[in-house]
Amino acid sequence: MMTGLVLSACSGADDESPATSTPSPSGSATASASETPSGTTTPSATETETDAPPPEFATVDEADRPFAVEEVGAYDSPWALEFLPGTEQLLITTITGEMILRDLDGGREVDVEGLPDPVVAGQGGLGDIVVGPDFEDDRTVYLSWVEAGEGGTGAVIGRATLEESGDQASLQNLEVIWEQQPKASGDGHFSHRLAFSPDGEYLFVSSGDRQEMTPAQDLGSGLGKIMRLTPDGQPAPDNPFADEGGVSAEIWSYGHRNPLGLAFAPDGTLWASEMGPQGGDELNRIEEGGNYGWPEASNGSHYEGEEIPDHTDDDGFNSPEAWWTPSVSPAGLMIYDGEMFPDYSGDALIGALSGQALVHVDLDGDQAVAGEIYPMGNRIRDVAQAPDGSIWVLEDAGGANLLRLTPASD
Ligand SMILES: [Ca+2]
Ligand SMILES: [Ca+2]
Repeated sequence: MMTGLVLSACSGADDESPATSTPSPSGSATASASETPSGTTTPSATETETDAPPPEFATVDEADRPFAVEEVGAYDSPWALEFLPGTEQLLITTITGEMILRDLDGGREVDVEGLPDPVVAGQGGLGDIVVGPDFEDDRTVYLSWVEAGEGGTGAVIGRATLEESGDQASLQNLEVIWEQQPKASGDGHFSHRLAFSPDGEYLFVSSGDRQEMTPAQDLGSGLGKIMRLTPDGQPAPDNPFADEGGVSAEIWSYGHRNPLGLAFAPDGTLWASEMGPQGGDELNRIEEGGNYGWPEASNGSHYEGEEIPDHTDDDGFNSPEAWWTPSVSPAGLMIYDGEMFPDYSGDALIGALSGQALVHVDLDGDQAVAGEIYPMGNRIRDVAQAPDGSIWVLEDAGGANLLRLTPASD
């Protein structure tokens, strides 16, 4: 049966192309103007669209937003931001391979030296940056990027020490501690988002399906998974498939497509935002050993219009806790625990690429209710909480702004 579903994934059409999210009546195939590589099956003309009616969301006008927006910086193709505990600084990565250390007030910006030389193509390049669990003592940071090797390209995680002296900053003792396996052709769906568990014991990484789809269901492949590693990049002890050894021992959950957001709630729950195909974007609550269905179940459809069975309660897959059709293209994800925005306490905020919005999801323990969509006028790549509880939003692509959100005055 699966062979019928293995249509070519349009390369990057979901998250790296300019905004195309004209909401369409559910079921119409609008995205297939792009390439159909030769040799692939022609999509069936007998499209059977059974997508469930999508949830409806409140789109909030600018005048009614609960936050004021201040532009505090501008960067070329930024990908991630990370506040540095115990300092008044943050790090910003760009997909083209730069890292900037800046003061919160923007008074000083330093290009960090000693970076790896990533493969920059399509969705690949320099990726995420997170601090290690003991950053204030050891200045250890973890970053992800794309490298080339046998079989194509793949993400890696590196660990390094952030050193700073005068007006210079650099990564020292950079070592690769993990590789996405196997490497694959193409330049999409690396995912490579990083998150430490609140206790600092485990490093989680999202490993996208590299647009090959079916490996997401293969526990012998490292693609389409979320991995749980030790801070040294080794498979964490007692992972659900540890007995299988090899890459299987890294796997925490599977059946993922392109999870570009990964964050822990204060209660220890791990959440991941995942880009669906044509529709069916997801926010998933990540459980040990969970199978999230891709590519056998999705509330969206293939770009070519062929339907994928929707998630159901009894299909054996973990269903998304919140989902979006048409696509908003969720990227960076944060769970808010500051005091500046009490209404967001414990809730998820997600940057939307094609949706050009900030998306709020009301979280209450295991429950998630997709809430407001705040149009921002630009693709949003990442979002993070500053030490003062303000929300910092990083736009995408060239000429991207870094935005600081504070409560709107009445
Ligand atoms: Ca799913
Ligand atoms: Ca579907």
